[in-house]
Amino acid sequence: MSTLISPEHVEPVAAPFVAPPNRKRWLIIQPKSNTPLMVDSGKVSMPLNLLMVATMVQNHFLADFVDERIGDEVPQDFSGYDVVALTSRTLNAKRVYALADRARAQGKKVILGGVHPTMMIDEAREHCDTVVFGEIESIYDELARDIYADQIKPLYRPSSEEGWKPMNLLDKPDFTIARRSPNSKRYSFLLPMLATKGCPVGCNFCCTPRIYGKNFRMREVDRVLDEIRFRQYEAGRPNIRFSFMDDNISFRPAFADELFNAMVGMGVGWNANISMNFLEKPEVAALAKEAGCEMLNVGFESVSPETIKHVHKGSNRVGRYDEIVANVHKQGIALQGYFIFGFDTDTAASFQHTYDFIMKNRIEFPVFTIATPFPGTPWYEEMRHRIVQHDWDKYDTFHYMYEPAKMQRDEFLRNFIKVQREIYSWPNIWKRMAGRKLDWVWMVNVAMHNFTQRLTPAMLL
Ligand code: B12
Ligand code: SF4
Repeated sequence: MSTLISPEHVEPVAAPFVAPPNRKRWLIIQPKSNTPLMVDSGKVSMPLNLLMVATMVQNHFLADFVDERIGDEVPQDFSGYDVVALTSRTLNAKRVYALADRARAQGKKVILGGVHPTMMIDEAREHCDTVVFGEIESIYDELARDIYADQIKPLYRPSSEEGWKPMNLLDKPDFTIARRSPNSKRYSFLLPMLATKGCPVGCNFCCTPRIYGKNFRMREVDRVLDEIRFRQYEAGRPNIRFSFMDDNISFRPAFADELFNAMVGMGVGWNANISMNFLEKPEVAALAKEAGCEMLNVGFESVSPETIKHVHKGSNRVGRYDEIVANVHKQGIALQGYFIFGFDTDTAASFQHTYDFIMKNRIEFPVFTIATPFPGTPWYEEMRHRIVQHDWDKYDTFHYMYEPAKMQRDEFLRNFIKVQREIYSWPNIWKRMAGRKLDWVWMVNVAMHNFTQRLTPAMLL
């Protein structure tokens, strides 16, 4: 049983810039998307990225926070604000730009941040006064000063890869900002948590290495523990649950080892993205379990060694998949397994092979996506001439992007739907989940059943 601590014991990070008494006001917006993906319906996770932005901004500005995904309304009239700041991924970029254009038309300073503006600086610049590349923490002081001096620059970006601030200087995000909304009951019970940033593995379809390069940063383990204790204090009980938002918590195995060891006995439940190769050692899952792990999120991507080679995912060795799953399941930890279809090496048989693998290994929460070249990645450039989908709303990994070399469109879509319907049919849910106590992973399967049985090819075009 862990000890609950009071907020006074969590050190705030000193803010070197002192704001004038007459504070400017920000409106910080998490825009919705049009995706049919489950992740944007029902409960959604608190937007850690924007909460980090709001937490910093609160040091020097007045700030209001709106999350459209939970039903908060974005005001039509921005006259109460000096700055309107929005976050964007590719799948909501169109909505972001529409809101940004409206704010600019009303004479507001508009700031865009997040993955899409970072990867598409020139496009984003057409809709705002400034783009923040990567993360706010590394450029915040300069941005805050410039806003008060009315000298905002078109782009804020650390001058080199070494310019990213150490994660230990980061404040812990203030969740009360999100909880103030009357719609906050739509936030998932899984709290977002961050221990590391970056992942230099270098998969050619992924944005992370393009943003943070070879950089991989870790918080001090004590800081992570402090934040966990603080969340326990806020909740008034030790058994809180959270999701690590890290790209890859195990990129430095020694750090993950130290963190998991330190978490043993805290009484928390958690899930995290983790590299397959780290799980080749059975003791990793055993330690994760002791530390409270309920689910590990693993990018299997494909069960074909040829495809794994094609996407440069050096951390995956298909020949060891079965053994890795066994290591995790032996500890009673569930697996959220990501599977991507549509690479040129895929054939109609790839769906059957994936189905067989999932059923044989009883993967609890398989997620199926369509290979999506995200703008700004080298893979997007490589595929540009073949891409048939140019509407950013459809860049949610659930829309048909290009014709794979060995399959025609209709055959591909038919199989993509069929494999999901079969995996999430009632008898197969039962086969994959039998013996597991009734918990939220069961609930996810029920939701996935309802979602997958409704799928039609037209929804994916
Ligand atoms: C955790 C995670 C998730 C969580 C989301 C939790 C949440 N509520 O945000 C879950 C699992 C639900 C998820 C789902 C999906 N995800 Co995801 N996810 C991530 C991951 C690994 C980390 C994101 C994160 O929270 N990091 C921690 C925060 C604190 O860091 P940060 O995001 O860098 O935030 C900083 C900056 O972006 C900046 N910033 C952000 N916004 C703003 C705004 C302003 C004004 C300013 C100044 C600064 C600023 O400051 C922030 C604070 O440091 C990223 C990879 C990555 N590194 O971005 C992929 C990533 C964002 N996901 C991606 C994708 C594709 C998806 C899905 C479509 C996948 C799927 N099929 O399920 C869905 C879509 C969900 C949705 N509706 O957006 C892609 C997006 C690509 C793109 N170009 O849009 C990424 C980049 C991974 C990749 N493959 O490259 N994801
Ligand atoms: S291992 Fe995951 S986070 Fe790292 S580069 Fe590959 S897809 Fe991105």
